[in-house]
Amino acid sequence: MPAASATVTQPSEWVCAKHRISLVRPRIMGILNVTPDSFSDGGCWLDPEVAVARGLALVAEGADILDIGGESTRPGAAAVPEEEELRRVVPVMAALAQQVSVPLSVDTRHASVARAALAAGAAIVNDVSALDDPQMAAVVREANAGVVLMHMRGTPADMQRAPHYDDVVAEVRAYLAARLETALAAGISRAQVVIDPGIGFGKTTAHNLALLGALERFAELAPVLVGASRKRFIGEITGAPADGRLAGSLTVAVWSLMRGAAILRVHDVAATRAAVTMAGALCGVVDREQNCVG
Ligand code: HH2
Repeated sequence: MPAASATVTQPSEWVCAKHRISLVRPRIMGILNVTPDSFSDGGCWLDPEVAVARGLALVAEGADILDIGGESTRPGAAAVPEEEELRRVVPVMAALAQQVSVPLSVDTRHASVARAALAAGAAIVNDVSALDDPQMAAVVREANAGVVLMHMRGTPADMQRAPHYDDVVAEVRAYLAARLETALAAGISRAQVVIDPGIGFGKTTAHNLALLGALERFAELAPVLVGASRKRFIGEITGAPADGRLAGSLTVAVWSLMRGAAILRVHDVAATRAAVTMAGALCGVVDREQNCVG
């Protein structure tokens, strides 16, 4: 839930096409990467039938939203041709839209892919480039879709080459505030927008920690999504490889909720659901009105 210290009251509902997602309780976005090369699960769900089965399993584990992506944005990743991204994403989106009632999200930087995914049943555009494609804002507006505006410095291919900020929190916050204004000026409503500081996208471990320590500052602007699941900085701190970062990921998840995040984008839905439920119960004991998750 948004932090108690936020100075602006944020929408308690996220408008996503035909869906209204209540943000009074924390929401879990399950990751479905239909890619050969994602950093932690590349190649696992590339086959469309396997991908659909994985999506159904994530919903059964407690995902409130499914985020389906056909292009890895890991550091150093090359851009995927749009036809290939469409080929990976659209059939899986269409099949899941027939079989689940939770809102579906498409993780893409390309307006053509977003348009096709929305036509196939998606309700949210998760755009790590925050409307960089000149057509993207119109696609979101016309579908009345939800949109995630994420901060990234550079492109996935070059973003981890010595990222530097004088004040990472102030600079990322100013960027997201400006992108939010761009979205509003393009006719997207405030209730459609969620922002994301972009953990790991052109940031060092110190930058990621600074952002996670200041999530309340972002929650002043709009509801906040945090995507830290299995990321490299957790490995740098704990020494764990990508498949051993669950404990670190859960710790960041609970921390993020307690600092004002509304939505967690995660690979390990069942474990995150349990951690969020437990943290909520503990917060309920302390004080329901405080900056808590329950
Ligand atoms: N992280 C990744 C991809 N998309 N979207 C948002 N809004 N926030 C994030 O932090 C975020 C994101 C990277 O994680 P993953 O999808 O698991 O890996 P890959 O990009 O290699 O497919």
